[in-house]
Amino acid sequence: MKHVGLNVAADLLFTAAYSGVSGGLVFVVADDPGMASSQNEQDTRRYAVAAAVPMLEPSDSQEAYDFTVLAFNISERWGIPVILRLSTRISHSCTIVEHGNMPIAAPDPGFKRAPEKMVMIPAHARPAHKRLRIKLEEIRKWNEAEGPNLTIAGKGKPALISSGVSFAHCREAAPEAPVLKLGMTNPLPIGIIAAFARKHGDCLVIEENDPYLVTEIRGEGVNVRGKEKKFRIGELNVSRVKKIISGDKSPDPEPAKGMPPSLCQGCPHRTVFAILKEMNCLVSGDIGCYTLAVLPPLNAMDTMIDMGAGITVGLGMRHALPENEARRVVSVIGDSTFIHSGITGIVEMVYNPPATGHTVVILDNGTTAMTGLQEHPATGRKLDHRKTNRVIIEDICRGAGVKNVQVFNLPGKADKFRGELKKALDSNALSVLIARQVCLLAALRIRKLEKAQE
Ligand SMILES: Cc1ncc(C[n+]2csc(CCOP(=O)(O)OP(=O)(O)O)c2C)c(N)n1
Repeated sequence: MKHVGLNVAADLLFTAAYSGVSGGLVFVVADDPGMASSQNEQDTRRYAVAAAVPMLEPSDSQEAYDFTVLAFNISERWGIPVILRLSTRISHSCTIVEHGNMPIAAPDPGFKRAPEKMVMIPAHARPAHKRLRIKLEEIRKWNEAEGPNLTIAGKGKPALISSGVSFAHCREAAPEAPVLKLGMTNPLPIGIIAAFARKHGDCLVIEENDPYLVTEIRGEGVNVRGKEKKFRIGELNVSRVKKIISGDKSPDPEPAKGMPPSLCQGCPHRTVFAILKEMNCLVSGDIGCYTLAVLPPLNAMDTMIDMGAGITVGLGMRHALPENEARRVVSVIGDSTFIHSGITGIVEMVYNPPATGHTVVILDNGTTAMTGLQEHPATGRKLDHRKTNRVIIEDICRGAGVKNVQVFNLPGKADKFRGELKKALDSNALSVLIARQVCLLAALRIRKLEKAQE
């Protein structure tokens, strides 16, 4: 998952750390410093500390492979979830990887009852927390003695401490500098770090995103320097790392302006947003290709915060705004996002209906377009495109208690959609209008797949 995915999985992460795992459990999480395609720049390394789980940070493709194996070994040995923390460049880079021959022992099949470990009531969780802290201390000792950390001799000052992709930038920016490369960044091998700092005196921590390493290392009483505050924002690269090392305070060059992203020509979302704009709606949007409707020429989205919030923020606006504005609020959410985290919003809408009612538009393009046309439960196909049961979105809404649920096949039924939207906004009813038209790119691919299966 990416960093924001871990927010959704965080509940599991924290409590699985207590309950422990009997097989291997590795969370592969890719951060997106610079926000190439994300809504925030959060740093997953804070999660590892907060949840008290080990974390490995590979610096290249080979290490991504090797550390995955290591992460599973650590997870199985100590019965603890492990985070493998990647970032944009590690995830997007491609190099030849040599893989080992890993004999995979067949796990013991069957369920072993151990409610004191698997049922996290407070009476079980209290000793579980103690067990977790003991495990973590053992892992810290292991990391000091045999962890995947590397000291590279060199000359000159400052000496560098780094991890992940920043290590690769360090090597290119200052090939002569002594470097301590940390492979496991929670729990930290503080003994190794302290010895390195003692030896070199002036040590500079080079890291992307938050000042995580520098804060943790200083917290252990080791005196190291960190980057200037401005480098907390955006991705690092070789020239930015050179600037950090030399203390160069000159502004970064403006990135070349690319063409702004926009919805594809012929995208079914366009029709809906043109109508919402024409009707001067206040649009509580969600995450997907359709978020691009916020940009010109559509300029037809007013809020977007996280997956599922299209419905719930829209409900909040309906409750809080004066009636003339509340009536114009429409929640918009994609089909995949609806399945992922929109259903609870529908339940909330039925349970706590705003006085002016509410209207939710579900943009059903039959795919998860934005992240690469993945299938989802409402497409009726599994991720490998094999046929399976289809979850019917309209049945979910009706089942939750929404009376006015209508499906429109766009763009043919655009006028009908416009008329029904107007009626819904004028009434105090709860309405779900499903705008259905398959994404053209998905349709093309499905046709190809079906042809290949003939
Ligand atoms: C918590 C979280 N998980 C995953 C993502 C990545 N993500 C971005 S858009 C999207 C789904 C979009 O699908 P859909 O709602 O069907 O809209 P479409 O792109 O097809 O228009 C996902 C999973 C995210 N932004 N946040």
